[in-house]
Amino acid sequence: MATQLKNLSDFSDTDIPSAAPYRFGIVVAEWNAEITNALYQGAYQSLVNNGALPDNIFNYSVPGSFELTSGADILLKNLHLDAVICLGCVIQGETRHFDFICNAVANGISNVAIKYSKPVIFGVLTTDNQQQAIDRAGGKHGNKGDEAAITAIKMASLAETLN
Ligand code: DLZ
Repeated sequence: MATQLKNLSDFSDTDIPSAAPYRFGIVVAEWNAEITNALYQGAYQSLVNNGALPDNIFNYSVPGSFELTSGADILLKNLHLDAVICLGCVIQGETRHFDFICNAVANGISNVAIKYSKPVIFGVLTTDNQQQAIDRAGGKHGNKGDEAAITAIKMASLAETLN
C-alpha cells in the first residue's frame, strides 16, 4: 500500500516505506571495483533489509561510470522496473577525465530518469582520492550504496503514489 504525501513537518528520515512491492535494477561500474563492490553490497542488503524480494532485484555491471547511463537506459527499456540504482566511483586523476565523466554521468542519469519517468539514483562517489572513497563505501562516512537504496525505495513509493 502506497503512503500518502505528508506535511513537511511530519517527515522523518527514518520513515522508509516497504520495498516489498517494487522491482529494482542495480547497475554497478567495474572501475574501482573494490569500492563499487562495497557500494553494491550496501545497496543490495539495504533493499533486502527493507523488504525487497531477491527475485525482484536485477544486478548488472558496466565497464565504467560513464556507461552507467546507458546501462540504466537498457534496463529500463527491457525490464519492468520501479527504480534503478547506479553505483560507481570516479577518483580524481591528473587529467580532466574526472570532470567529463562526472558531468556526463550526472546529466545522463537525470535524462534517463525523465525519459522513463522512473527514479534513477545517482550512487556515484566522486572523490579526490582512494581514501575518501573507502570512507564512503562502508568506512567512517557510512556506505553511500546503502543511502542510494533508501532513496530508490522512497522514490519508487512516491512514483507509485502519483504516477
Ligand atoms: C577512463 C576512466 C578513468 C580515467 N577513470 C575512471 C574512474 O575513476 N571511475 C570510473 O568509473 N571510470 C573511469 N574511467 C572509465 C570511464 O568511465 C569509461 O568506462 C571509459 O571512458 C569508456 O567509455
